[in-house]
Amino acid sequence: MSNLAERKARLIVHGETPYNAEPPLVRLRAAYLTPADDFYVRCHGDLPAIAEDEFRLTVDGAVSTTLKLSLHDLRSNFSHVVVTATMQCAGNRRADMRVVAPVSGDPWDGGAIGTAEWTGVRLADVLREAGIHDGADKHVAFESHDTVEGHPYGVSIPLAKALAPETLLAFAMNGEPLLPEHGFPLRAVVPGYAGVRSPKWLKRITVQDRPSDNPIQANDYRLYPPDVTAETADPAKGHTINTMPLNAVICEPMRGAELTVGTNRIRGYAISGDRAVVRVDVSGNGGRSWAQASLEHDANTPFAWTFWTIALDLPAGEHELAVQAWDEAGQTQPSDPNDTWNYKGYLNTTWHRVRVSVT
Ligand SMILES: Nc1nc2c(c(=O)[nH]1)N[C@H]1C(S)=C(S)[C@@H](COP(=O)(O)O)O[C@H]1N2
Ligand SMILES: [Mo]
Repeated sequence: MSNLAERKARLIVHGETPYNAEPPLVRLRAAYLTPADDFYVRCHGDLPAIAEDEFRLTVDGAVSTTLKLSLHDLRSNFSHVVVTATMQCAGNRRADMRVVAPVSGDPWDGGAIGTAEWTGVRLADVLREAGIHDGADKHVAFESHDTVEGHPYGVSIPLAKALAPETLLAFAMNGEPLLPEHGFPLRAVVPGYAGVRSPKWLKRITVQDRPSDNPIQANDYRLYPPDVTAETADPAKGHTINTMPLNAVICEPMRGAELTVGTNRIRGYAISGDRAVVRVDVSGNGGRSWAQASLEHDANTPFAWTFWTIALDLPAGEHELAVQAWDEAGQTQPSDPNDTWNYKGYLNTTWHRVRVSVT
């Protein structure tokens, strides 16, 4: 197995502390299941080192029995499930929002996303073992071992999503124990939601009446209109980003590629948090005309990305490739980053555009 330094060398590193990195897009498109070595890493604080035999998960709050579970307890007392799911940062494609105005945060290209086969136990099974108290508007709060600006990392999800069959406490990724940077020994995987709601290095799960008051949940990862600035942002008025929107990215060729006149293969991914991607259109002329790509779809993976391919005939010259996906509700993506710009640079879903020159 590789070590962290070797894995870092494979990625485009946006920051060392906290460690943030993404793979080049061509490598991301090479395999439907992203190898752990090529999987983007998003950290808010330190990288905690946790010894497997000292690990305990506490489950408490509005439950009948407080649980303290070792990794062995989790593995042996609950059924194992495998879910293929895409993890995606709410800041994926943020870099392209900078054409409008500066945004805060790391300048992610389209690689803050990856798909894995996650193995673990259902969060629902663990919560039922603890016995959830009745009550409608409940939330499941998570606390982790890493520290972010003096607080432990913490977020929450609505109880309904916590009880959904796809929501896991995962101990393995693509059949191997989690790597340290992906949350060893245990993380949540909340398919369809922004990556921020899938805490790594889990420590505590609390059932409660309100969302987590941790700053990450209470202040960060909110979507604001374009006129809101860092100075005027009021988290109470921001929309909490949970379910991820429809998006699509051209992975191949990459920006600035030099292509040859004739048929060229264009490939990429499309994704939607809770709807099926039904169509992907690709343009060779900046969106004036479109052709339909073929989808490589696996019907058994509703929470994972769709890979697409198209062969385009490109004449000599400078061209702007563009992509837009369509979902089962007939929704598609905005064309212009001005339409969705926000100072945090979240949820950039505008047409992904790639300039190439053809000779
Ligand atoms: N404990 C903890 N969990 C975390 C984070 C973190 O910084 N600390 N980052 C979150 C964010 S914003 C994302 S996008 C995903 C990234 O998961 P990955 O690094 O395994 O790709 O982890 C989430 N879980
Ligand atoms: Mo993220």
